[in-house]
Amino acid sequence: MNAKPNTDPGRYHAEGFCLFRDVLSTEEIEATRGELDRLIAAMPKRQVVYKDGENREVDARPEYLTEPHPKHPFWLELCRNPRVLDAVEQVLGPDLILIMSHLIVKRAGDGLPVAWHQDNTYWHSVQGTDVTTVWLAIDDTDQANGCMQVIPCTHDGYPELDKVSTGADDLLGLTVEVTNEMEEAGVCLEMAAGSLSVHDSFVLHGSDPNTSGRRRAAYTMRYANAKTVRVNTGEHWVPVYLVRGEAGKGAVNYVDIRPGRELPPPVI
Ligand SMILES: O=C(O)CCC(=O)C(=O)O
Repeated sequence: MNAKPNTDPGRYHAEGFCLFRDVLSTEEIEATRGELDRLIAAMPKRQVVYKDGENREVDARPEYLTEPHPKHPFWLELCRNPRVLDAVEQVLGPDLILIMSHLIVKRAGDGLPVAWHQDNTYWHSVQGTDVTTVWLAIDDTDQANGCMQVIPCTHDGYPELDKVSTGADDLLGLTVEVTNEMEEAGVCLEMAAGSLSVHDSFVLHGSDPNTSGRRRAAYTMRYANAKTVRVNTGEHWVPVYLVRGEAGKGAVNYVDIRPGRELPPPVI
């Protein structure tokens, strides 16, 4: 796993991912860490998470800070940050919807691994392939604190790969089985805070546990092409936001937060 991450958006479609360095400033990252610390301090003791194919009640962990954006304007504003959207536009085109987000925070020495998986097989309300995840580094990230890893080109042909139980304590409880050869082709997305990667919803990715003395915090923001992807908003668990360009003809109930629009009241 020695290959350098691809930083050329022109290779995104062939390889399934791309890294953009220094997208947010030091000040923006410091403000983001402050908001994150407030969310972590307010975490409940127990929470229900989707794990091993079903909803389960578990001890709350900062890896499970799902969907902060409808509840807190700070995170929704970050999801429509023009520099974040410029990166997404380079791989998905000018018409964009925000469909989900998730803060995945691995505490120092105690961060859960994330087994190899594809995102799309978890999102049945989302129909289409032009879907990407922005993975924003809130802390510096490297292999020791559990940076994300991607197996290039595994999205090719958009296969829907079977999942099996990991039988271990990890974020999802499920994994896609990969060969040693595939694993060796994996790329570690090491980056400084403020940089981000984008990855296709079919590409295989995951991460190791955090064995370092440093926290690893990331904010994942999930976007789709507003014209080629259809989200069933009756079934989807959070509002869908139009963030740039135009929605497709069949779009129903998207919330318009394009530049200049006021943000809607938080959904509690
Ligand atoms: O943050 C990680 O380690 C994994 C992220 C991930 O699986 C995702 O963004 O879909």
